[in-house]
Amino acid sequence: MPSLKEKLAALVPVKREEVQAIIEEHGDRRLSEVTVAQAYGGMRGVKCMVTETSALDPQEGIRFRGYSIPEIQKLLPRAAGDESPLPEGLFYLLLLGEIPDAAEVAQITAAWRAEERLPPQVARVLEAMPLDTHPMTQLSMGLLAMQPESIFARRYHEGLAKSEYWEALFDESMVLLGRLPLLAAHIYRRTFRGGDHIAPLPRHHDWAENLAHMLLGQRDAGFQSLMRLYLTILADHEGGNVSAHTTHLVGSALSDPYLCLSAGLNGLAGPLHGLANQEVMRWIAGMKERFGGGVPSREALTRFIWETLESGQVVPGYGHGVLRATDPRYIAQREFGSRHMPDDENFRIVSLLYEVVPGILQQHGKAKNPWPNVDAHTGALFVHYGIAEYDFYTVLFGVSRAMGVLASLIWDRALGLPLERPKSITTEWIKDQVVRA
Ligand code: CMX
Repeated sequence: MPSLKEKLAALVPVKREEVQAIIEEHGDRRLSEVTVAQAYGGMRGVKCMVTETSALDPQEGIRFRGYSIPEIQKLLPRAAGDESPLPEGLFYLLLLGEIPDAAEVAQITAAWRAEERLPPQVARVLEAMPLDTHPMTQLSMGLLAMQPESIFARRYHEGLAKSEYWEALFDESMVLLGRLPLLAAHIYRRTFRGGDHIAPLPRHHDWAENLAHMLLGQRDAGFQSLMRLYLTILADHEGGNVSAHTTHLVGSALSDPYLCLSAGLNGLAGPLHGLANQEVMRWIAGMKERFGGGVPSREALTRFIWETLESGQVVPGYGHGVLRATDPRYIAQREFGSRHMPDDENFRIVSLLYEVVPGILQQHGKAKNPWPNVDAHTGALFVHYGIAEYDFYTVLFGVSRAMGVLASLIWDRALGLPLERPKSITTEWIKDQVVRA
């Protein structure tokens, strides 16, 4: 059976030719206009970049290479006895645009697990940091500590030809994805479990199962299944979100994958993006404390939500820059919760929030999307299985997101996309050219 890299090598010239022909024949056609409000407003809706791996529809949510979340849940290979897809299969799909079979997925598991080693300086760099350093800061620093070993940086300095950049990026991404669960687990055990690290499982166990094991040391089938699902569905959300866009932008300067991913994850660590998953749980914990524990009444919950809004804060886990309906990643997590923990207290609170928050946000009248996003459900599921340290959740989001942004980075270089350099303007320019024109 040809390897993933061999299959990619066959596809790259075909796609390069296709893109070149599109640019030559249709290069001057318009994709988008940009209004003054969009220039000031975070470029919402401006179509000005190409990301091949996934596309986001405001109503339907994400499609990975054309496949919705329910479709990948059905079609991607699974571990024996589990209902969740294997994240390795999603990486294959993102790279090649095809659903893999079990053998093709096993090849990726074997390749990643063979790379399971942290260079010794990583632990030393992390040890130098106070224990209360946020886990996302540690993740970013851990990645940067590996950068001296970058395959891409070394080969670039040896004179790598432009047509071969993608190959070095592919090799590096496979190493990096093999190392990432080890780094995440190292950060978790160092920060929250007294440095009592857990050795990886033998190499025939899959990537997510091994991470689940290195985090908690137990072999809980429910937690393994959650980890497989979570790592699969958060991997990619088209190209304009902060973590994907940052990784792509930094990569356009030919920075190596460690530098790019670290930069992208620094964006994921913001409370309006991936950090919202920890904020949701902290907010729910504050609510429970306020009302003496348990599931608050609908009236108490309503009061608490209004207090949050009236004090000028956002309701974490709700709203989105693109989506205008409930996030299918939320729905997938909710369905998981309904099957595995219907009576769990936090699950019941998250369910009640789903009934109450959208109406309040609509009444409040500001948020364009009153529906829950991906981060609204995560904490309740993780707490159930014993990951009760909220600050760690975004690290797990980051492990998943790495698959999507690295797959995109490989395609950026395969297609020879250039240095990204949009034009900025000043308010003075707008006054001259628009207001007084
Ligand atoms: N609670 C309260 N107000 C909200 C809100 C929420 N959940 N979502 C949006 N708003 C407010 C905005 O703050 C903005 O207010 P101002 O006009 O005062 O600035 C107004 O509604 C319009 O915002 P929008 O166009 O609907 O939303 P944006 O595209 O600007 O922002 C997002 C999107 C996600 C940052 C925003 O909805 C938000 O802050 N949500 C809470 C944080 C969160 O859950 N983030 C995670 C998103 C998913 C992810 O990336 O991981």
